[in-house]
Amino acid sequence: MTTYKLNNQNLDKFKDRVATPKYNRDNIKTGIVHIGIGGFHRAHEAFYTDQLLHNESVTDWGICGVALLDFDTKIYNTLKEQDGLYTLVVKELDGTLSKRIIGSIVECLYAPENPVKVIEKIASPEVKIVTLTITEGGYNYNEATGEFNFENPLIQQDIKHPMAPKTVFGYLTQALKLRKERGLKGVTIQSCDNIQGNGHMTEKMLLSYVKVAEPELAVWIDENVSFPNAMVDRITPATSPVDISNLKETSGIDDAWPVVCEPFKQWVIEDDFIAGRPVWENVGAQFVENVEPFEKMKLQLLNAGHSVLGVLGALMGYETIDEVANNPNINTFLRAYMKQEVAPVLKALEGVDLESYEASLLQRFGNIYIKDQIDRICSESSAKFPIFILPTVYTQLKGKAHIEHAAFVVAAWAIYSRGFDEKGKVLNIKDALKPTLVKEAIASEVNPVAFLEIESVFGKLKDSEVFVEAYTKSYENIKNHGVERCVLEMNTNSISFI
Ligand code: CS2
Repeated sequence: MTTYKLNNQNLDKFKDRVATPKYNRDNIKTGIVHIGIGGFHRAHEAFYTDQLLHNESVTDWGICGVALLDFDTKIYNTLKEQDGLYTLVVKELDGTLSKRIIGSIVECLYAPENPVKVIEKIASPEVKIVTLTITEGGYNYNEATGEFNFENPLIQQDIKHPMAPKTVFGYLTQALKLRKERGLKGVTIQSCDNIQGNGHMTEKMLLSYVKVAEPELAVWIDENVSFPNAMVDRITPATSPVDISNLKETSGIDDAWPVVCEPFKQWVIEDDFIAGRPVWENVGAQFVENVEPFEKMKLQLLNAGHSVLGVLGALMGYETIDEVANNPNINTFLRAYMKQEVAPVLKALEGVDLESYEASLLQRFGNIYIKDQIDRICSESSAKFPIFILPTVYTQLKGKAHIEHAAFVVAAWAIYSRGFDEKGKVLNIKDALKPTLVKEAIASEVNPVAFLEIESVFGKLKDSEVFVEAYTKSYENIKNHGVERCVLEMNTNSISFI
């Protein structure tokens, strides 16, 4: 089979090999600007939108992908060379691969190269929605104060140099200011990140910034911009070199950066789009009045489950999530965590079936074909724990205080942050707070509570005697006996064996 480079010109050559866009991409206008064109966006929103564009009457909802950060050069160059095209490879439960070329990203911009162009794009009249995948840490929220972090030097820089911003807040503010000055309509700003109340968070953080940077704009934003909350879901591991070469060998597609993902996908959105929206419900998204139950279920079970498996798995020397999820002792531990600690907290949620959700999660985690990297899951844990794990703990501490499994995982994270697994292999910690994590992890060897003193992550958790006791006991146990032996003990209900 001849191999061709993936681009517009060669698109026809692939149509008998994999699914390809059947719509005329030249007719598609940009209605959405998306900031953060990583794997998740391309497996999720861009996929849904591609499906929608197959309906001939939909021509207004093409995506302009914006690469915001300096290190996004590679994805920007790749998409530019490939005319925005890429292959989405769905790894089915039986191991077969379903491949389709996605065409919904019709434009790409690289913000560091031309910031004004990005600002103008967001301010252009045809754009109705700005979507974001800027990661949990990207919202610039300080867990200790509950407020926007003005100490971030990039934020200070954006205030001083408004037309050459570095952060999403700087870009959005200047673009909205132009819309206001030009008498244009407002837009919807839609977060697609894993944050409880992600729309509320986006609104709160943006307005905090605006009130300092461009105070006169705040009222206009209040009246002209909407911020729907949404739950997003699709496990999307980092693309490996093997994924790239497989695609070349099996389908003759020379794609520098395909995306691989699981078959499952979910998108539950609050219907609050001030300037109109695509009919994403026609391609499987759900529009609901209140997304909170769905968000809580997903963050506190799926994302938290990931962090549990990630941190324990990393210490045990595993490399992928399926390996650790299929370890029977860890699997039992995770199920106990979900049943005893998370489910009671989520019990009152309306409209969600927790039992079947938990069962489907265990199957998804255990999927041996996905090979989701533990490294990916453990990265930026300092932004993830406060959103995924700690809300359950806080609620538990107000009631029956079943926090043993969560305390165990936090203790494992403290030990993980020393930088070695249980066999002494160096761990690749990727975290904006790495220096602090490592410092406190080392201090914890003498006084385990030192790790809990990182206030921007743990708030006042160190003041909870119940938590500190369970955490300290777990810390000593893991150090003395290793994760697996402790887990085995906990699974058989005899945890306290320091
Ligand atoms: C993961 C998520 O980053 C993480 O820790 O839990 O990326 C997860 O895979 C997605 O939210 C799945 O929808």
